[in-house]
Amino acid sequence: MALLPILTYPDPRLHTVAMPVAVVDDRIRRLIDDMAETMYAAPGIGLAATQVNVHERVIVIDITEDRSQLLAFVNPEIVAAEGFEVTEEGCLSVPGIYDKVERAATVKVRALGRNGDSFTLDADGLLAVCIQHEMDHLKGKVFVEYLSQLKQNRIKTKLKKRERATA
Ligand code: GNR
Ligand code: NI
Repeated sequence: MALLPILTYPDPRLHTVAMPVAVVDDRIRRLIDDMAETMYAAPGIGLAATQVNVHERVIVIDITEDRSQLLAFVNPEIVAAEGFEVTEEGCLSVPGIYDKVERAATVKVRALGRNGDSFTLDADGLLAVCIQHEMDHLKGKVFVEYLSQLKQNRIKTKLKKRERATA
């Protein structure tokens, strides 16, 4: 297992569109394991491969308090979505920034698991939010892009300044 470095907004690599995974093999299982370790260490409740500069459709999520329910999604697709809900979101690639985003309240997602088996999952609440947040990463979209241009510019300035301070 290995900790992977997480890209920070506004890194242009965060806008890469991820490719579908052709085969769920040992390489993908190793990626899932490394992403899980990285997510737990951060700590975060989800991580998309895009954030660790791997541009393949893989996400991991664990929204439990005791970090006991790891979910891995390969080639996830939202097959149904209902309702709307606004939630305060954060992102490991946009450290220290939190703001409200509107998303579907419930989603049905279909994906492959770590053994290549297809499954579907009905999600609501924080899990539904997290699935949509991670799937946006795979499309090259970061949650701050839902905010006003003024807020996006302020966030860019703040994070670039902070990067200079820690370099
Ligand atoms: O750790 C995370 N917390 C979070 C809180 C509210 C909505 C979404 C998230 S996802 C985030 C981890 C992350 O950046 N995943 O891409
Ligand atoms: Ni994120």
